[in-house]
Amino acid sequence: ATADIGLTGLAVMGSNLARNMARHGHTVAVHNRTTSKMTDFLDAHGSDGDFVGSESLSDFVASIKQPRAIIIMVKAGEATDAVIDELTGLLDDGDILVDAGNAHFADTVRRQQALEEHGIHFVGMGVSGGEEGALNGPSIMVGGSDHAYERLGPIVEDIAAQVDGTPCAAHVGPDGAGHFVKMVHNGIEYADMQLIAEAYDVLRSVAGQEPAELAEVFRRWNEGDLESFLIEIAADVLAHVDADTGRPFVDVVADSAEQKGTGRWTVQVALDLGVPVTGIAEAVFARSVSGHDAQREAAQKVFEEKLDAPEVGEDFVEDVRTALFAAKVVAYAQGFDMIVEGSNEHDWGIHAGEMATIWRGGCIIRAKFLDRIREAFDDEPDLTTLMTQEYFATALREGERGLRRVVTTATAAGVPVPGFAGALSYFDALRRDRLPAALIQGLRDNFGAHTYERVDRDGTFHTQWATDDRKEVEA
Ligand code: 2AM
Repeated sequence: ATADIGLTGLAVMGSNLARNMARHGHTVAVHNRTTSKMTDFLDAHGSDGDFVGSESLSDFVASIKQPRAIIIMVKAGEATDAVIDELTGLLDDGDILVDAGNAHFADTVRRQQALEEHGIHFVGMGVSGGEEGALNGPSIMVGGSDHAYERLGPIVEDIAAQVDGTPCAAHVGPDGAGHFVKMVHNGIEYADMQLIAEAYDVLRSVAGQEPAELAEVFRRWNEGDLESFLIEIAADVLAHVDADTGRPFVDVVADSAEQKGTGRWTVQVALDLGVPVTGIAEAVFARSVSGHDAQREAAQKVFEEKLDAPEVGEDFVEDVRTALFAAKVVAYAQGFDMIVEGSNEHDWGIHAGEMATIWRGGCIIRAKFLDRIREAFDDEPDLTTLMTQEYFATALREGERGLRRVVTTATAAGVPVPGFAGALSYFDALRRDRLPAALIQGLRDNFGAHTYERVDRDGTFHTQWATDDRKEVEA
């Protein structure tokens, strides 16, 4: 056995990960169910480094040094289970199986438990950065045992993106922790993209700026606090002109956003955990609304599009910028709340600041801003919410006026801004001394005797709503 690590599933992501490892000097055993894909891979990329190709799974397993580390990169779901089943019988105690696909963390927990009985260490590994990242340096979130990370860590940290000499890869925690954090990462990505899209819409529909001008606005924004991969590519997309029609590319793309499901998972899990990730939820629902064709068509037949755009001056652009940054702070604060809650719920011991560290490069939400999040958790590991930490509190104070103006202006003009409005409502809700949840508690006690607590006394109370004198009694 000569290979340092094995990889089965040589579609684009798998091929690129294998090439990345080989380019870093690791000998990689490669396998694919359809053998021709493996031989094609070696023909095309064999010169990238040292590969050992095998046609059968047993030869593949035999070619890897023990304890073996094998990355599975096949379609999430049944294919993953099928490959795990086939491999299980061929492995020895202490071997490590890595699922690098986009699995739901609950599946990862289930697989980990099942494989533990066979003495196999199962690792759920979140890989972010798409095909390009897989080849040139992704952000890697590794779940699983310490034993597994000891074996995998050096290779994974080698192939990950590096920022200021620090790899964008880490051992996140046991079993499902890696896939959980990858899921929340994707949820945050949804929220970030929704806010960027709303900023574009408001500037175009209210301030009347054309896509080419907006590309310049985003380019400028990318030189300040907002500096990030998503803002950079937003500028690229807005500047792009469709070759066939000569029209702005954004005007020829069908306006119905698709989703593969990780955003939806994030919201589903957040509901179970009871964490208000309103930014992610609004983003998932906004995509869903955009694809609600029948309802959109029906509404457009009955109601005219309301566009009484109020006059705005040059300063509006700056208001949108500060609003975007403030709303982004809220969305990220919520996402980090979810990571902390998930970690508490599952006893994962996730270090929130470390997640910001490994998202600084390689992944889709990479941004200068993540350095600040890392610093915030370094200063205060048990930070209750990012929103109150000095740097972010300043961003919120400076962005508050812009955020209110963007929400009121857009609302008056009939431009939907669920992301901005949701962020502002969350911010306002946290700051209020009294919330109308008090009335909700009253209603619940009235119709269902659900009881309530009081502001002035300990205990649980119920009001005798049905009686004439309606006394408060201890429940
Ligand atoms: P294939 O080339 O033989 O189809 C993406 O689809 C990758 O997952 C491909 O490498 C594909 O192999 C692999 N794959 C999908 N389903 C699989 C299964 N049930 N068993 C093994 N590999 C599978």
